[in-house]
Amino acid sequence: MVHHMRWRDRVPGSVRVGATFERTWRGTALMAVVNVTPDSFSDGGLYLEIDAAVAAGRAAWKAGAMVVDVGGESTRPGAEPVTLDEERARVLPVIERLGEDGDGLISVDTRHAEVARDALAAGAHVVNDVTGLRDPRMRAVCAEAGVPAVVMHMQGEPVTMQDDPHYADVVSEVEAFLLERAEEALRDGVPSLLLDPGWGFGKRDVHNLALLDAVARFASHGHPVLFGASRKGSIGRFSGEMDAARRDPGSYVLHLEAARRGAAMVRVHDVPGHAQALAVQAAVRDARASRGCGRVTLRGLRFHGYHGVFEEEARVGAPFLVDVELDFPFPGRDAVADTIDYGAVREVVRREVEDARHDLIETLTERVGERLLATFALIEVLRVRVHKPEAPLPGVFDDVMAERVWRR
Ligand code: HH2
Repeated sequence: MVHHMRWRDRVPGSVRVGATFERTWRGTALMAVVNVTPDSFSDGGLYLEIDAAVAAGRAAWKAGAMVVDVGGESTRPGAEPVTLDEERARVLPVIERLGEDGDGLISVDTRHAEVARDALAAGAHVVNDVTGLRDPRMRAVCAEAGVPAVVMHMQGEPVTMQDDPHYADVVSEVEAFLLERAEEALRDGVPSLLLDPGWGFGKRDVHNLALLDAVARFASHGHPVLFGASRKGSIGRFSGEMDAARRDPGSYVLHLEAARRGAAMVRVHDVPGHAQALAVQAAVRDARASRGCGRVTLRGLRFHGYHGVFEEEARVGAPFLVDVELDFPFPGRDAVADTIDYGAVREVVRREVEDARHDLIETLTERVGERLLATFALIEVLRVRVHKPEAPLPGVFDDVMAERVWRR
């Protein structure tokens, strides 16, 4: 997928005023975190000295970051806000010095329009606003400077956001928020936007993981998607690692998953590690793509199962028919060991249909798909249909069917 960020030349009086710059890239770019704060959850206190922050930014560019994201206020759960003057004093000298270096892009991680305006004057190219450009003055600052902005989703405020996050449908709600904010910003003259679902900002882990799975859906709207889970608390909860600085391996996994689903950029602390992980992922993907996927279909696998909401269905059971379409790279050799054995596929389906019991045909479909994905690593795209031709319905009908598609 090709991604674009556009911005206008903003050097007053220059012959280049009005020119449009565009960064176009393929795959997943890196945004490096440089927090000039005493209290950021992972790098707090490391870059309080201007020299140390500038050196970290330069090293990140050298290691392959496209953007260095300079922040002067921690937004970790429970963080206390800082004054505008304090935030300015932290970020502006660092941005000025990095700006003298030329080619790399700089973003300013701030939710304050005043700080954003001064940071852009000091040389920043992008505004990263964790409050999603809700403040019209922030949109005006970005529009006037002609710079792109990150619209991030957050439920609540950093101080209390993790107290009781709740959603009826987290993916749809975050998607609607991001699209509304993006449209509003474009209307107000912001030239281009990146959308960020905001991992850990007013979300439980179940919400974070649902948003990770939905990256492809967010990316389908034409704005590049930014994803930032680097070293965050959920990695500690998943793995037991309580030291944030030791959570890079978990960060690679989440960011590779986001990249696989089309994230245009990931926001990371460890640039060299992510550059390596993404390069290896790209090599694996390219090798696969050059071989191409083929499809094997199993149609009308017939079993007797006991799924349904009625007691009668649990007792007597009914016929269930399952179709499975598997897209995967065909093997280079004529050997069953190198491919997906369709006998083994049938057995996985049989076990779920005959041995488990679910009220809903939807749940049965989900479980069959999840089992197949967990068993056969080669699958790239999977389609499962479950038919219940003798569903307890009045009148005449041919079939009741549930269908789901997964893309890895
Ligand atoms: N996360 C943090 C800060 N800014 N911006 C975007 N767009 N997306 C994020 O996920 C995001 C962000 C929090 O991480 P960090 O900067 O490492 O820590 P702290 O807020 O404690 O300074």
